[in-house]
Amino acid sequence: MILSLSRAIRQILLLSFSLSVVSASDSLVHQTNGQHAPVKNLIIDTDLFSDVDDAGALMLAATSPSVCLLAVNVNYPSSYSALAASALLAHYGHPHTPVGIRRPLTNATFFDSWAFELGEYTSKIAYHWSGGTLPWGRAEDAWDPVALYRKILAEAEDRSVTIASIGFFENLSGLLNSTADAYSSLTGPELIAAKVSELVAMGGEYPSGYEWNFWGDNSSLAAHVVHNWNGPIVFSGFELGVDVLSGGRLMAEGPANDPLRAAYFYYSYNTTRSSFDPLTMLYAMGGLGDLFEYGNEIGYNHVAENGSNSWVYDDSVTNQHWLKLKVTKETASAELDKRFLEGAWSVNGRDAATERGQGDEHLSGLQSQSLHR
Ligand SMILES: *[C@@H]1O[C@H](CO)[C@@H](O)[C@H](O)[C@H]1NC(C)=O
Ligand SMILES: *[C@@H]1O[C@H](CO)[C@@H](O)[C@H](O)[C@H]1NC(C)=O
Ligand SMILES: *[C@@H]1O[C@H](CO)[C@@H](O)[C@H](O)[C@H]1NC(C)=O
Ligand SMILES: *[C@@H]1O[C@H](CO)[C@@H](O)[C@H](O)[C@H]1NC(C)=O
Ligand SMILES: *[C@@H]1O[C@H](CO)[C@@H](O)[C@H](O)[C@H]1NC(C)=O
Ligand SMILES: CC(=O)N[C@H]1CO[C@H](CO)[C@@H](O)[C@@H]1O
Repeated sequence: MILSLSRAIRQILLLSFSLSVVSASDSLVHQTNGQHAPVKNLIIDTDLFSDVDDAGALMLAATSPSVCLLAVNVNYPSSYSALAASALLAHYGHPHTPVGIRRPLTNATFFDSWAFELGEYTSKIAYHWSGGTLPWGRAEDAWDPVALYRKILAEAEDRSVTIASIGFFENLSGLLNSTADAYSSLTGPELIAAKVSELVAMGGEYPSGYEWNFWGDNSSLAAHVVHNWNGPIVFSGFELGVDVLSGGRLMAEGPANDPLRAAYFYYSYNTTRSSFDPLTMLYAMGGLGDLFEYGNEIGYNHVAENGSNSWVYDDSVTNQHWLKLKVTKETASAELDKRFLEGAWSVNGRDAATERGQGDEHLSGLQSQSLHR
C-alpha cells in the first residue's frame, strides 16, 4: 500500500512537472509532446470567502493544461478574497493573471455564525502565500470587475470564452448593464453574444429549490443575470455537489507547502467538504465528459425575487441545461481528490521553497500544531 502509493506520487510528479511547465506559459495554444491539446479560454467569477470549495475550483483551473485562465473576478468585496485569489494564482503558475473585485472593499473575514464549525482561510492564504498581481496590502490595485470582463472579452476570439460563475451575480449583472467604452464599442449583451461560448453557473437547485448563490447576496441580480443572459447557460445545482465529498486525500497526502491543502485545513479542520464549485469547474473545463449528463432537454430557469428557482419546461428554449452526475458520488469524489493531488504536486518543488519560504515555514509550524478538534 505504502509502496504503491509512493510510486504513484512519483509518477504524478514526473507527469505533472511537464504539465506545469506548459500551464505556466499562459499561452493561447498549449503544446504537449507535439500535440495540440484543446484549450478552453476561461474567466472565473468567484465568492472566494465563505466556502473553501471556491479555492479548490480555482486551483483545478489554474493547474489544468487544457485551460487558458484569462482572468479571475471576485464577487465578494473582502480585500482578503482578492489577495487570496492572487496568491493562489501565483502559487499555481499564473502570477500575471489579472484579478478584479467588486467595490467598495471591506476587510471582512469569515465567521461561521451558522454552525460554529468552520474556519477562516482567505486572510491566511493571502498573507502566507502573498504573490501575483495583488501581493499583501495591494487589494485596491485590483481591477474593476466589469472593466476586466470588457477588456478580456474584447481581446478574445469570437465565441471562445467560457465564464464559470461560482458565486454571486453582481459583476455579471454589471457586465450585462455595461455600455461602449475604451475596450469595445459593443454593449454588454452584444459583447457576451459575440465572445462568450457558455456561461456555467453554480446556483439554484434542479428542477427547483432555494440555494445560497441565488439568495445569499442580492437575489434580484441573480434573477437579472439568469433572465437576461443572451447565450447558452449550464447550471450546477445544490444537489449536484452536496454529497460529493473532497479534500481528504489532499490534506492527507498533499505537499506540506500547498496553499489549497492549508485552506482546507483552516476551513474544515481536516474533514472532507461538499464539492459544489469544483464539480462546476470540471464541467466548465472539460464539458460533459464521463462524469456528467444534462438533466433536461428543453426549458429555462426562472429565479424568483427571493432567490428561489424553478424550471419552466418550454420546448421553444433549448440552450439552458442543468447538470446531473453520470457516475456515483464516490467516483466523482475520487476524481476530484485525484485532480487536487495532481494539481498540488504539479507545482511543488518548482519555486515554492525559494520564492515562498514564508508559506513553507508557516506550514511546517502548522504541522506540529493540532489542526483538528
Ligand atoms: C483594510 O486594511 C488595510 C490594512 O490594514 C487598510 O489599509 C485599509 O484601509 C482597510 N480597509 C478598510 C475598508 O477598512
Ligand atoms: C442592471 O440593470 C438592471 C435593470 O435594468 C438592474 O435591476 C440591476 O440592478 C442592474 N445591475 C447592477 C449591478 O447595477
Ligand atoms: C440589489 O442590487 C440593486 C442594484 O445594484 C440595488 O438597487 C438593490 O438595492 C440591491 N438589493 C439589496 C437587497 O441589496
Ligand atoms: C486528518 O485525518 C486523517 C484521517 O482521519 C488522519 O489520518 C490524519 O492524520 C489527519 N491529519 C491531521 C493533520 O490531523
Ligand atoms: C420565494 O418566492 C416563491 C415565488 O414567489 C415562493 O413560491 C417561495 O415559497 C418563496 N421561497 C422562500 C424560501 O421564501
Ligand atoms: C463597473 C461595475 O458596474 N461594477 C459593478 C460590479 O458589481 C457591483 C455590485 O453590484 C456594482 O456596484 C459595480 O458597479
